[in-house]
Amino acid sequence: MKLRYSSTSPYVRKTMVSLHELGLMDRVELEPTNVWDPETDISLTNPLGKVPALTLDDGYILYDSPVVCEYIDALVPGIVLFPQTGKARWKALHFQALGDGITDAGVLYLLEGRRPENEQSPKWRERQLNVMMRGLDALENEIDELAGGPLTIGQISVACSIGWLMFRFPDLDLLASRPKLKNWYEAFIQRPSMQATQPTE
Ligand SMILES: N[C@@H](CCC(=O)N[C@@H](CS)C(=O)NCC(=O)O)C(=O)O
Repeated sequence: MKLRYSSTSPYVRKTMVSLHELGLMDRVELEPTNVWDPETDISLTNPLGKVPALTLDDGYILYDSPVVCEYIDALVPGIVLFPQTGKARWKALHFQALGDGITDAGVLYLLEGRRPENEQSPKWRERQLNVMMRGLDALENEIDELAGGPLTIGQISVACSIGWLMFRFPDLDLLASRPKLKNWYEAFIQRPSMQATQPTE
C-alpha cells in the first residue's frame, strides 16, 4: 500500500496513528506530498486534491481519513478501532465526527488568516473559531464517554485534532479552560503511536 501524506496534516496523523496502533507501519510505503505546491500531482491520486490518500496493492485508491482508517482497521483481526455494531460504533463515529469537525473549522480559520489582509473576512474567522470552541466544550462535557472503553478511532481523531490545534495555535491556549480534556489529552499523547507522529513543519 502507498500512502500520500504530509507530516503536518491532522487527517494524515489519524491514519498514521491507526497504522501504528494496528502494527501495520511496515505494510505502507510513504509518499510525502505537498498539496499546496502548484506543481503537485495529488489530483491524479485523489481528485479532491487532499491527503491522506491510500493506494492499495491492487491499485484501488481510498481517500478521506474515515474511509482510509476503517479500511486499515479491517486488515487486522482482533484490534477494533471501528466497532462494528451498537452503541460502541456510534460512539466511536460520533467522536470521529466531532474531532474531524473541530479540525475542519481550524483549517478554515487558519487558511482565512493566511489570505491577504484586505481579503479576509473577520466574521468568517470568528464563525470558525466559535465552532472550534463549541466543539472543545462538547468534548470537555463528554469526557467520560470519550475516555471510557477501549481505544477507538473516536479517541484518535480527537487527539489528532487537539494536537494540530496546539501546533497551529499555541497562543490560544485552548485547553487551559478545559481541565478534564487537558488531563485526558496529556495522558493520551504518551502513547507511542502519538509520540511517533508529532507534526513537524
Ligand atoms: N475530510 C478529509 C480532509 C482532508 C484534508 O483536508 N487534508 C488537507 C491536509 S490537512 C488537504 O489535503 N488539503 C488540501 C486542500 O484542501 O486543497 C479527510 O478526513 O481526509
